[in-house]
Amino acid sequence: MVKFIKDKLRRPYHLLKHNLSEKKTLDFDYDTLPLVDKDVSLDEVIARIDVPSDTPYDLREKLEFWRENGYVVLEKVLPTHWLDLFWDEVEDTIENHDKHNATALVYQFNDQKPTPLKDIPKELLNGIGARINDYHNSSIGAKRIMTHRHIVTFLKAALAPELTAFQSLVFKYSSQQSTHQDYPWVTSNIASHLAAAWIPCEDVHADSGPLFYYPGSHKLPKFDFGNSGILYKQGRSLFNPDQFSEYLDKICKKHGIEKKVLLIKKGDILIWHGGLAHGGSRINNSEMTRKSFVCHYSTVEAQPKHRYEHDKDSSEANYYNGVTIYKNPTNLPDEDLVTGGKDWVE
Ligand SMILES: O=C(O)CCC(=O)C(=O)O
Ligand SMILES: [Fe+2]
Repeated sequence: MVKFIKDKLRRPYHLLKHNLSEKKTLDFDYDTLPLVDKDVSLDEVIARIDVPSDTPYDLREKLEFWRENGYVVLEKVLPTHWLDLFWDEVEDTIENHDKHNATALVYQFNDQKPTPLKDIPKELLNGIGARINDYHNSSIGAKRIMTHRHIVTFLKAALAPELTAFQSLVFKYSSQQSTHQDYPWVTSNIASHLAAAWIPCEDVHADSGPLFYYPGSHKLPKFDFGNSGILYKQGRSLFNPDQFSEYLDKICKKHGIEKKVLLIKKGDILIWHGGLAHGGSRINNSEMTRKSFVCHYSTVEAQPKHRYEHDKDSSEANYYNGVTIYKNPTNLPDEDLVTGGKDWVE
């Protein structure tokens, strides 16, 4: 009985304490910020990077834009036939899902509990609301795409030379996810060491539910989840993801930031800062796919092992273009199961 009362009172008590406490502006810790987010010259940032001679964009220009806006679009950086081959693999994996232990989340089927592909009906994996987790662990081609040199050059400058590609999602349709920033969920030991690449596997159509984002929102004051600071902790945070979303829409409006919609083509990519507010638009035409591969990156300093590695200090890893990709310790048999990518040529 006493425990019941305590449990019932815990939340109102913490909420009251939170509301009475002096409000501070929360932010990432300055000392551990990626160099580009500090008050240093871009010369210093670029000096740490080897820029391949065939880089199809001006790195300095992109970094200037990144600092101001919290995202960049890199045009025509990926071989489009790789993206076709990659999507063929995804389709084949769904068709033969009974052979795959990689997991997926499907809205209103398993929701927040990642479930092996082999335990999810094929029709659901092919439908709206499905996302395949960490497909890069299963596919060599996915690893090659996520570490393509034109992506890596930019990310080395935006995060640090020692990178890890550590989480990915495959979507056939828009996620229709409300506004959010990624750092409260996609966590590492250093919250600011986070960036993501949004890689379309087809040209994006306006009615398919394009990605949307708020330019410059990475510089706005951070949401206070209450009890858990800027990170979201289930069962501990006083505020929930819906309140976070409302806060972001409101503060972006207050600062006069207009929502932008991403209509890019296969071969182009968007890279966003871990602090950029973004989401997936509503699907206007449910026949329309929006095939995409979303990859999250951090630094080896912040993410020294696989996020599911609990008992050891390190994880086995693969290295692609100098980027560390940890093997998933909970699913080693599926690592590199889909091998086609090893023969891809540009
Ligand atoms: O592609 C989308 O609709 C949103 C994806 C996203 O926000 C994420 O993976 O962090
Ligand atoms: Fe996101």
